[in-house]
Amino acid sequence: MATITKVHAREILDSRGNPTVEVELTTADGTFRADVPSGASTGENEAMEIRDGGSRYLGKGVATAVDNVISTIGPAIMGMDAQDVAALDKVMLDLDGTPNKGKLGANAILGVSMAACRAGAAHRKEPLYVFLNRLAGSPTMVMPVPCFNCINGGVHAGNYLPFQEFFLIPLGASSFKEAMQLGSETYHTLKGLLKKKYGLDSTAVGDEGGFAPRIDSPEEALKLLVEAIDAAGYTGKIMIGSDPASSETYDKASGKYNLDFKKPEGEQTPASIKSGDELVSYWVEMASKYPIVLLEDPADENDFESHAKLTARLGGAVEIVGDDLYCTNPAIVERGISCKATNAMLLKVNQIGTISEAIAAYKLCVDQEWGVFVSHRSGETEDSFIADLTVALGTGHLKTGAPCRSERLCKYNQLLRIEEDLGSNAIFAGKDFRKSGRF
Ligand code: 2PG
Ligand code: MG
Repeated sequence: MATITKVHAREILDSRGNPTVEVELTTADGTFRADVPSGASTGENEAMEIRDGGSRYLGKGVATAVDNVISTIGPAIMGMDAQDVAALDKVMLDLDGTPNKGKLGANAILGVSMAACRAGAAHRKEPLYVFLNRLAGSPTMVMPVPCFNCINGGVHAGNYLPFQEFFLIPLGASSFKEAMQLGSETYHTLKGLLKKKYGLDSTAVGDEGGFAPRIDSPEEALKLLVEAIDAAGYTGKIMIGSDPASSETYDKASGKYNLDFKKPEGEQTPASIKSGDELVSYWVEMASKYPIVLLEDPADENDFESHAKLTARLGGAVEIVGDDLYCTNPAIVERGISCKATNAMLLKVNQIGTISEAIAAYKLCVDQEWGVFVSHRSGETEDSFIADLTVALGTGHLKTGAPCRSERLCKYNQLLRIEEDLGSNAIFAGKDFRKSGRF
């Protein structure tokens, strides 16, 4: 048994320079650490991330969440077996007792849940991905296609580009290692193109390491990706995708999408205001003009109807992923299933707050033959947990930013190590990236 003998936590800083929770869990096998990520374009139904408020760290401190780990969760789980992640998660859920982890904080609970997985793996003397694979019921382990967010906009960048993320998806590579090379070369080719077209200040990067050029048209971003792929020599091997994070463009008062939402009012144009149906048609047109294979949150988080219309029209060729739409919450995913809103779910561990519940949401999707797309947050740390998780669950693809900045690269680099570790047993998802849990 991996008996828990000590539970500690501290406040550290994330990639945006904001406080976040780090947990340390001690057993006879050592001390095991986990860091909690944090989003900017968060879904309304995400589990609660507790921030202190007040003036310290401009209200963003996490001292309360840290204290909840040390003073409330610690005493309750002392002496328990770290390998039994389901039991630990249940104790924390019962202690919290709220529907959204509002008492202890998802940032407190998740740190413990992740650190327990590490302690459990160490006790069994196995890599984290092997431990997580068993925890999920041993699906086939698969190396994912990395989806590189190479152009940043939305609330992740200081430009007028309304959509948040534009991905290079190297599904034609033959291994994860080769996918990294294709992605990196194309990223640097894109940098050259941006410099030539818009000047040096368009090569600065956004929160996830992608470039944040001085452009305001999403179609221009799609064109740039295609141009970079062609110039790098990877036409047909690298496809593209986007996470417009549409809830950010949605105006609740008018019920319309405003693609100029970042511009000062005087600079906004009537052509940039779209109804749900117009947005659906817009995406259908974009998918006919560009090699798009994945769209995440193409409409607002409460607009199940537009999602369903788009899935009906594009769902065969394009993976339609619900992120803010579902918040990795099995109960909300059920709603999406019943109205065929999408054909895939984004999996972010901190949206739901325990590893057990994230796995439950994953299983629900696998049963429906939906895709599952593992994701980082825009505020990240050097913790590479999700790299092991995506392999363990065989999700076939993950996104963790551009091939740039170490809080993104630590996940991709861990995947390079895992592929080497798996050796000739490594399966790379490639064109089958949508077959999550069904390899
Ligand atoms: C998203 C994420 C991660 P954030 O919308 O998918 O890329 O952004 O963490 O800000 O919610
Ligand atoms: Mg998203």
